[in-house]
Amino acid sequence: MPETIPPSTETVRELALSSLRRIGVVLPEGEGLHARTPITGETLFRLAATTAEEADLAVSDAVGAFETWRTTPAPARGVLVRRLGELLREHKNDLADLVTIEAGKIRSEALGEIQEMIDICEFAVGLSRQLYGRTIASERPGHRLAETWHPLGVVGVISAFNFPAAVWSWNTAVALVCGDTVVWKPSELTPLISLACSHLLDRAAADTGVPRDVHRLVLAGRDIGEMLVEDPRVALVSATGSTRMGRAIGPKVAARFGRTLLELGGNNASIVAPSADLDLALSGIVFAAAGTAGQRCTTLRRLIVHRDIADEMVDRVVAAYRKLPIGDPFSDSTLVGPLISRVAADAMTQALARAEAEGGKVLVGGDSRLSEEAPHASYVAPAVVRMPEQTAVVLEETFAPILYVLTYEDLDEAIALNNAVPQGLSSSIFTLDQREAERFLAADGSDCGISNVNIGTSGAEIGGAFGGEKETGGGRESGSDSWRAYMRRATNTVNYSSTLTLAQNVSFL
Ligand code: UN1
Repeated sequence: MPETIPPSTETVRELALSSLRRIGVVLPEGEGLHARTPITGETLFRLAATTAEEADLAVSDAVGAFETWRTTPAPARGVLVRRLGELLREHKNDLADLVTIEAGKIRSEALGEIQEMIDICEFAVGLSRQLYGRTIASERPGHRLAETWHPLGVVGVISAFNFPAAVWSWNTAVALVCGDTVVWKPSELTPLISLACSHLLDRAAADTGVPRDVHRLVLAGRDIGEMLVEDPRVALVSATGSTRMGRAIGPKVAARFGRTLLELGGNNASIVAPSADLDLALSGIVFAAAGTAGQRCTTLRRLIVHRDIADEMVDRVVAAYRKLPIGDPFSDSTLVGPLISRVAADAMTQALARAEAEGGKVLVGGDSRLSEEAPHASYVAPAVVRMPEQTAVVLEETFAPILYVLTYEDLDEAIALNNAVPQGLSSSIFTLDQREAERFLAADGSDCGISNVNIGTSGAEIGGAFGGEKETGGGRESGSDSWRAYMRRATNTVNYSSTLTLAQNVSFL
């Protein structure tokens, strides 16, 4: 696999400073947080972390802002989000640079992440005129039965390093038009892009005459995230991260009867049927499995391929992997950037060792790269591992580029393998046989929140609802009618007759 040499920490620091300057961010100097770059694995800046008192104040400010925001007409709330979208467009390149610097994404994917933010802003602006409730036929004469949707309150957004900006925007753009206010706790690994997004929203608020406190950023560690989880003033906790994190958050919020929207681990599979267009399958598989260095929650982790075409398909995937350029995410030729940390690289090494112990054979990749040029960074070659069956290690999500290959004989078996993991985020089938495609999408087909035909598992558009079942947490964010999670429903029965009629023919008095 060819390599591109990453830039020095000094060069990355300069790039970050010029992007931040153009966006207008003033870094909060102080202690408590390190802004690092996985490109070299080194610290760029030391920043002040939000204290517990400041975080508490951020929640009270957001509670205060909710008082007026909830009665601001939704289309007027949309004006704020429209301005945010304009600012994101204006600063697209600088924001993408910060995503590359902090998450290690290659340029095209970093730009794609900012595009995803612009798209959700446009969606949310349209939505601000479409928060529809139903009118229901009443069984009583002279009565009107209808639903209205009202804002919920403060939404606590807890986001992960791998989509440090887009996942915030899915939640924030939608929550704001729904009339909620937001307190955002991003990953500690991505403070710079978080400061940039928050700054642009502050600017959008100033430009549109909206109180700044409709959104507050808290830059801190897990303890502050826990405060949001425990705080009864936070009506909805929308959290993206590991299943382990979700398992800790869910019961705590439930115990105070708060709401959660959980977007947790995935263990996504693609089935490749004998009729598949193998060229198309190859591109879909390599992007989904090796793209973003395997660090999307939608990353393809399991390839379930029909045994008649398995050798050919696997040979082609392995050949494509051998050509993947690894290294500097700023270089146009690179396709695989760094892993976020040493911890991620160690997890990959351990998973590969376990896979071998469980009978797997590593066909390509798994070795670390550029360790002389960037000794503190973690560049790894994406791996393909042929497994004899779906063993214990395959059932776990390792947040690194490992693609396990399994084979099947009939489609029922392939679907059973797809569904036999604890997670349920994304899935796909490559087939030109309509019966197979429909069977995969049917009620007894894939059990995932996202099921695709003839594309990979990752790279969803914002217009659909995003999320998954089982240990993925059940939440839906982004498009479609996901907005309902950010609002509360009131059922209204209005009697405009002069008689009090009881439902169900009950008579009284
Ligand atoms: C994530 O990895 O948390 O579908 C989100 C995708 C992107 C979003 C991924 N649109 O891959």
